[in-house]
Amino acid sequence: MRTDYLKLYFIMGSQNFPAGETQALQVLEQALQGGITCFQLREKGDTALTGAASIRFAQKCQVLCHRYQVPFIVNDNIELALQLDADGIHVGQDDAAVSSFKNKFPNKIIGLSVHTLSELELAVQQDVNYVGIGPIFATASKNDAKKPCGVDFITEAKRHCPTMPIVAIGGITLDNAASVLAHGADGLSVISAISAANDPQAATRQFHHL
Ligand code: TZP
Ligand code: MG
Repeated sequence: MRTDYLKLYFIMGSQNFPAGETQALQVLEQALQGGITCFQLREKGDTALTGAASIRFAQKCQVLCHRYQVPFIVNDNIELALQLDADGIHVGQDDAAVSSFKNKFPNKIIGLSVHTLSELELAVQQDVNYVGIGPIFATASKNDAKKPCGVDFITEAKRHCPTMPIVAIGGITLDNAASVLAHGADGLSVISAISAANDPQAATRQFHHL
């Protein structure tokens, strides 16, 4: 995987928008125009789309991403990732083990969320393409988020496993993003900094001018 895909990694699902799917697709296109480098569809929670509607929505996201040559990654849903031939899959520690699905995704991007150095070591052993580390700061975008680990954990992780690409996540804003990168992250992953911005395209552009 090209590490520069991680530079500005936008994540969302329809649940992140008051107006749901329509707004989600508008914001995704604005984020793509602003220069996001990767996208993860994370359709989750009580109001998440299900069944055929969720597949149609995912396909629309994928078409947009490919129009801008940005990888389309699916969170957690292995069946959906396979069905859509997504560019990759991202899983957390409570999801299916990477070893259980890795052979179904040859030449695809596999990402894993890690919160400790031992989880990071396991990620290296499982040969994932990148790890997501967070929440770095407090976040309102994930109900079951762990305690924030702070930016110093990024530095520690990088020192521990220098070759594993790291994307930082959780509470990242235009105000703290430079510090996250200075602490060794290869890239920034955000939900609300783009999804809840007054002007998502402008916000996206600003991340490229930190
Ligand atoms: N995993 C750890 S924190 C988080 C996820 C999915 C939510 C990040 O959202 P925000 O709005 O960028 O803090
Ligand atoms: Mg998960």
